[in-house]
Amino acid sequence: MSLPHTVQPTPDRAVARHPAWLPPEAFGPLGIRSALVCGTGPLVDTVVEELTRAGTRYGGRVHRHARAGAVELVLALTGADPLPPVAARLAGEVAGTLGAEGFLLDRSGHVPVLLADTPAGLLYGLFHLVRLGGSAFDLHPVERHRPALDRRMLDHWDNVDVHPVMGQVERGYAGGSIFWRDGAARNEPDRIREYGRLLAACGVNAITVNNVNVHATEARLLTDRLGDVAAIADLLRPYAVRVHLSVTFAAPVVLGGLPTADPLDDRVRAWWATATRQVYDRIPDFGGYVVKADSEGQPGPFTYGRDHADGANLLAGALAPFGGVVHWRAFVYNHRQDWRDRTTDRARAAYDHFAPLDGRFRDNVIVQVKHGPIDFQAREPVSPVLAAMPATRLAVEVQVTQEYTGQQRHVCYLGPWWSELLGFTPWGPQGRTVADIAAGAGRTGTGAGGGRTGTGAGAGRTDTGAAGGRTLPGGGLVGVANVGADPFWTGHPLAQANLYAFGRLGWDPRLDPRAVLDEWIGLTFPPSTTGDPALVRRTLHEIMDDSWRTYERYTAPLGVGFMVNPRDHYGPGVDGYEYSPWGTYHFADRDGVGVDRTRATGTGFTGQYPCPWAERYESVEQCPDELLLFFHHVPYDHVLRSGSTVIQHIYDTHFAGVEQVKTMRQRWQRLAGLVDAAVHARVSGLLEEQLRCAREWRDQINTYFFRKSGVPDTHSRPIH
Ligand code: GCW
Repeated sequence: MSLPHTVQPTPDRAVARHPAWLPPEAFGPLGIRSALVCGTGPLVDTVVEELTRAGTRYGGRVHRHARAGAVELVLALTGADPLPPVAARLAGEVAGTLGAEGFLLDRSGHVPVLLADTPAGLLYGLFHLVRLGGSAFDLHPVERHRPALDRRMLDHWDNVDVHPVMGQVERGYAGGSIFWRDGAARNEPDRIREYGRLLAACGVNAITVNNVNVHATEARLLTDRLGDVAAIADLLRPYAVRVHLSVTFAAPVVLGGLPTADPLDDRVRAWWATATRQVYDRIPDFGGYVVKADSEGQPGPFTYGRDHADGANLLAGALAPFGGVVHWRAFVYNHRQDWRDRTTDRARAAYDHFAPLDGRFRDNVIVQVKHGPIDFQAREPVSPVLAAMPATRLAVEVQVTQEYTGQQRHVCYLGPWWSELLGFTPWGPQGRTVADIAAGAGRTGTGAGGGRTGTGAGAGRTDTGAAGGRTLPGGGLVGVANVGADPFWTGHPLAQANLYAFGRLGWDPRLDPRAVLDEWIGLTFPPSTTGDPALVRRTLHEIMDDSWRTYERYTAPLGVGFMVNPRDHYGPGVDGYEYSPWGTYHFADRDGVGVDRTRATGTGFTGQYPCPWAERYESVEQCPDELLLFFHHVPYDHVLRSGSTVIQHIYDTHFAGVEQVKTMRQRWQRLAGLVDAAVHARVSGLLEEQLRCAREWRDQINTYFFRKSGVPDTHSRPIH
């Protein structure tokens, strides 16, 4: 679908691709040194290739023999033999302790030594050195690194065929797909390889190559079009990125010609077993399946009177012999709701469907939970499902693609948001965080297919994570990808920072999102390529650090969500969904606005949270301002914790948001001539659109609420 101001697909090869966070200059400090690499295997070859490429440009050399003589940097597998004396003793001490993807950097001697137990660890270590730049060679105590989350995955919502409504990429804002074009594989191996490099350099280790809405052509990627998937897997393997496939639950019917896809039917089980074996014959390190079932029209187990544990366990059973996993999405709700029906609350749906199934999923099922209870809105509470399934592997799903956060036409750096999400403590300040849940810390399994059922909704429910059973690994962090065939990869050049931050926060959720942005700036705008490095760095921080909150200020207020235009989800459409079947309402009338989700008088959704959040959200006085209208219907003169009234807050934030976008635009103009001209021009054009759109939001929202409430702005600013 072509939207005004959308980044139109750029003709292939017409424009060189932007190097994103791996410009050659970022390798300068490594490239001038002679390095020794010890170890063998394809990923070690990748490390050698990267260093060789840098050395070719900057004059360094790469040696493969431990007795190479004087070298200035050593990267070695702990098990390599022989090792140079400078690495051998330490390698002996730490071998086997560094983890599947971890590494150690010893900068206490005259030569930095990077050690890893595995080739993947060595690759991640290399990119750590790139991030350190020249300081990689400074004296420093030994550091050890390993990812907090084992699974850091991007889901591409890419279609193979151009979909008549959704286009090549569903909710894609960066041109076409990097994998597919007009029904065929795009056949641009260089682009996919470069993508793999970028992913490895920020820590992403898994992707799906097709949309979770699986249409007819895409269904066949599992069978007769498997070769296309294998080709992508071959290109990404050198960067330690495992490929997954979105599959349709109806595959035994639509591909296998069976009369049923009933998960308890033996023919269906046999069909999945055979199909899955064939996948592994072709792609031995295949990651697994992603499934959107009984959701927005996708087929699922409900058709056969089965539940989602039955459905997920079916696929898990087929994948288990090969070590694969199934990511089973918890995004299940009634999208044909009657807006007149005030008893149905979409926010409740995921918990109502999934919490009772806790303990019934096989160990290689990952239940993939959207971060909030509704749908990737710029402000939602954390999904209560994340605290409700202690015996299930859970992944947290966020949207890197900016469907509801400006569609890569607005600057909106999402790192601070994800950092808040990952640090959220569902059981109160002393308890585990969302990142801990995604990491699996404290989880226990009760065994495949065990008959235990959960307790359903229960305010004040305490966590049972410590009780018995085996420790389950976590499900990790999943992001809907924001990359396309656009030469800047992400349409808006500054949206690259979101992809980078996604990977880095998946690796270490405790990183300060500003520090992550700082890394990204340093790599993407290396000092040697900018006119005034300090000004560039400062200006980008000023523009981006708080840009998510700026976006929130000029869009839907106080967590109420869904005031976007239907279908394309861009720009203000205050009542766009108010009388629709989608379950996303704000209930504004002349007296007030917001959704009553309390136990006392509303839908009871607050009861899905454990203490202390059930109580905090239930109470109109204690509920955080930014979520007030998600949980409560209040009069316009309700006084917020901030001291302002709801109506005055709406006016103030909308006026302020637009002023902040004007300031962003001015600041960006300072960088003319100081950064790459193409980047400058693209961002300048998009900032004009952001300002236009922010004004539209401001004026529609303010006018709407003024007309509803009749309450004037205390500062008499123009409202229409
Ligand atoms: O946010 C909604 C999108 C749909 C998407 C769905 C989902 C892939 O508007 O386009 O479908 O979420 O997450 O499945």
